[in-house]
Amino acid sequence: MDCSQSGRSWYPHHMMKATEELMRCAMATDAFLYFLDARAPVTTFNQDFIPGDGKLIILLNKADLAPYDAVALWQKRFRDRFPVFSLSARDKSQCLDTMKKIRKIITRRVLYLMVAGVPNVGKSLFIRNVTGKKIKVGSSPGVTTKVSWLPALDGVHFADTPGILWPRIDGDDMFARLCLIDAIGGRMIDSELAGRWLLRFLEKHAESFARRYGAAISSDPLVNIRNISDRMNIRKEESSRAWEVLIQDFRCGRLGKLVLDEIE
Ligand SMILES: Nc1nc2c(ncn2[C@@H]2O[C@H](COP(=O)(O)OP(=O)(O)O)[C@@H](O)[C@H]2O)c(=O)[nH]1
Ligand SMILES: [Mg+2]
Repeated sequence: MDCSQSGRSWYPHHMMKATEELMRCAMATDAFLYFLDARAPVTTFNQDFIPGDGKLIILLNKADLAPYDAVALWQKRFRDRFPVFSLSARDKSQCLDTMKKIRKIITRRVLYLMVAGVPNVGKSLFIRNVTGKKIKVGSSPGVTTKVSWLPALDGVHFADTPGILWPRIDGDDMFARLCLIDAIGGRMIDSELAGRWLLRFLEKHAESFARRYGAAISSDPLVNIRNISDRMNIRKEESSRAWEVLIQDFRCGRLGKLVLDEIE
């Protein structure tokens, strides 16, 4: 992978190229649909990527995995700066409904919409559900940086994009959160670091941990890992797998609806 690592800072070069390519396309685009993860809308929002001319529309996706109240509050926070909608792209009718709302904001008949956001936030699934086109969903973030427009459907052209991140991710907190929501995968993911962050977070959501693993959460991560291993039948010599199980449980919502970013 074309990434270099120094301390806990990351330089995903292909991501930087992808962001540049998106900005170049801004002129030919009516609006950017910026997909943010409803569980981490601040972490997934690259503030450097704000095209001018009011062309940004925020979509808080994976709302099915976040508490309803939190999603409503985030929407309120964004509303005075951008049009904002929440949805679960898993639900086709919610995708179509969102498109209707977007159509009300931009009334041109022929539209060029560019979909942006971190890897795995649900961009491709949304386009697939809206257009019915067989777009690949859930594949690991590609290294393609080219933007290409799909043929129009009802006058709407979509461009799916390979996912944008930041030229630099500073700090373990941000890195852990991005790992947890699956925006950083493959060889770059650090399961133990992300898992330790999640355990600290779960100390404030003790009931989520207890419900899933049948034990009270401890301030000692190794005690927690032992309890997770016991519950999930993970052998002692495979205890590193417990971190992955914990992360996967979070990603799939098996720890309940949780929001990682703090709402001030
Ligand atoms: N629970 C849930 N999963 C979603 C949602 N949107 C996308 N996904 C899943 O997230 C993964 C990545 O989706 P994809 O569309 O490929 O993301 P992309 O990298 O942004 O194009 C897939 O497994 C999707 O099924 C959503 O709203 N809720
Ligand atoms: Mg995709």
